[in-house]
Amino acid sequence: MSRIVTVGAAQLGPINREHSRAEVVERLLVLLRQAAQQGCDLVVFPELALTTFFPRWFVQDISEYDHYYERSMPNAATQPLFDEAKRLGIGFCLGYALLAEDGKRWNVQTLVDKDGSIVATFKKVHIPGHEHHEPDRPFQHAERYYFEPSPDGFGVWRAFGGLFGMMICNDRRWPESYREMGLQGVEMILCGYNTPIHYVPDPSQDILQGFHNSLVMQSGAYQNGTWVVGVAKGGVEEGVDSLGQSVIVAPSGQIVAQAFTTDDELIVARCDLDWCYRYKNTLFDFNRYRRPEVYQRITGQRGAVLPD
Ligand code: CDT
Repeated sequence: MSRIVTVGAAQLGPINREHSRAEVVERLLVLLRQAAQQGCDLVVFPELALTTFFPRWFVQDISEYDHYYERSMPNAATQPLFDEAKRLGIGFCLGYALLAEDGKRWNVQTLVDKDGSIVATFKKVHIPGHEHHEPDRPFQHAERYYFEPSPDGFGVWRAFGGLFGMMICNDRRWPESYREMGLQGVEMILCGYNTPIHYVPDPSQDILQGFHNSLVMQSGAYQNGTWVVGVAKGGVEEGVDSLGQSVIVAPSGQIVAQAFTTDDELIVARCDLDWCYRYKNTLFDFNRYRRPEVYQRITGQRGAVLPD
């Protein structure tokens, strides 16, 4: 038995502030066409794939940065991507900033089916960084100023003949993200990211960025018996070096494809969704082996409570 989804992880190199949406969409189209040539059913683009990673700068008046947010999806700038994907019969997942009609600001990923219809739009749950300007930093990571944390949590949707979930960047570091989707039977998780190499609060972690990136996605895949597709916007963007190393991880926890540049680069894997059941039906047979009755702290408290 096999259910193959051929997936492309379309890593992007830097997008600078002067790059227009039209220029970026042209780059996405190049990767989309490569993916179609390589037989992909689905191509995954990174977090904030239409703009530079603008939370590295702080503006007192947030509306000055409204131009970094989309008001709707698709829109005039991204319609060529939707049209070409539908013509090629290929689905895609796109990360971008959304300014909703009610004024709320979200960091989102939209999953689009092969016929051009929207499967779902996922909002980032774990918003890292800081809320206020921190002038002593070499660059800001003010995501908590620019985005609200999703109240919706992690959904799983039927698409591409399987069960698909999404998460965005920092979400991949939290085991709860994978487990929430694992408990809905997820078979493939799609995750875009922008990860600066320099972690200002603790630079001893800088050299470990690549290790931590694969560590969390490999363990999340294995412990939930799911494929995980992690896609970077990497390279030196506006002077800030960001991790590449986009990966496609099997339910065994093994990396089956990895980007070797920090630029626009497509990696592809033929993913058998039925391989998930080697793990879901054995070692990680949740129904048989999980003990939710003794996991109450996981949803009952936020921070650690130390013993007396
Ligand atoms: N985009 C994003 O979530 N980046 C964070 C950076 C670390 S927190 C400053 C990440 O988890 O990769």
